Amino acid sequence: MKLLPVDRVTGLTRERFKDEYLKPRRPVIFTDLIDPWPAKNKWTWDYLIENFGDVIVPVADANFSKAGKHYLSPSAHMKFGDYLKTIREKPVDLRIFLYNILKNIPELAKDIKPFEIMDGFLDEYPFMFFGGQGSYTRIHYDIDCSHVFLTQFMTRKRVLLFEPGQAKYLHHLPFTVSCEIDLIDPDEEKFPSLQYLEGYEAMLTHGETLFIPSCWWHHIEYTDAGYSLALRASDSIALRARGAFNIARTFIVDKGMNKLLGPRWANMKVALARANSQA
Ligand SMILES: O=C(O)CCC(=O)C(=O)O
Ligand SMILES: [Fe+2]
Repeated sequence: MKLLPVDRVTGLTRERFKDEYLKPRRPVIFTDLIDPWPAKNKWTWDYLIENFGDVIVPVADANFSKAGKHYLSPSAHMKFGDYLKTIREKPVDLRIFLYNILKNIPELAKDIKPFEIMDGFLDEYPFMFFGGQGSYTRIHYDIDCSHVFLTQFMTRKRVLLFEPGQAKYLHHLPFTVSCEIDLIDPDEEKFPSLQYLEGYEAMLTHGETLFIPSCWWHHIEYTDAGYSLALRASDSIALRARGAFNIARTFIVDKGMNKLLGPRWANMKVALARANSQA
């Protein structure tokens, strides 16, 4: 596996972003995109715990993406304050995934402002992600095919990124947006195709925003316990159509077959991924 660093830029204009990153589909880290947001200095652990600690949140563990009964569903509910105290205190594999703050804690949405770096932001979907130290989000690409602007708060987060064409080296599981290979343990002996895998690596810190181009694969490690906010943008009808198709395919085919066949469906996808992989 070969990893290049992601560019880190300050003061990027709309025009330069469009020419150098959006159009050619290249990731970039903005150091200052959220400088105008109250959230940048306001959303500390203590602020969230003190003001929204009683909100009940859906929490997921490692079973989130395993085949079977709990596939793609949260494993428990708990108080937001208790959750934040738990992950701040010790390394723990507990995540809050795709948490829509606009819907669940509308007061937080007031602390963020629309980005003007490109058009097409989907304002109704400000998603937050929380995780304990050592937890990670398995490699996937975002099912709706929008571009993602992932802003990190408080601590560090390591992100690996791969363009869509790298799917063959990752053992992409058909009918899904995920892969057989888990990059938390990139074992080249077991998966020789990893020798050819080429991508990018970023270590995000507080207040930085990573641009993940549409349909790019991403693997995310919580180097420290922390949280991020993902804002999404979809700037063309073609992108939206592809996203809608993907969503229908996953929820109808993949969820349906998983219900019907359970582990047998998971095994079939792995067999197809291996057959398609170019090792
Ligand atoms: O930060 C995470 O854990 C996942 C983020 C992600 O996958 C996304 O924003 O699309
Ligand atoms: Fe994602």
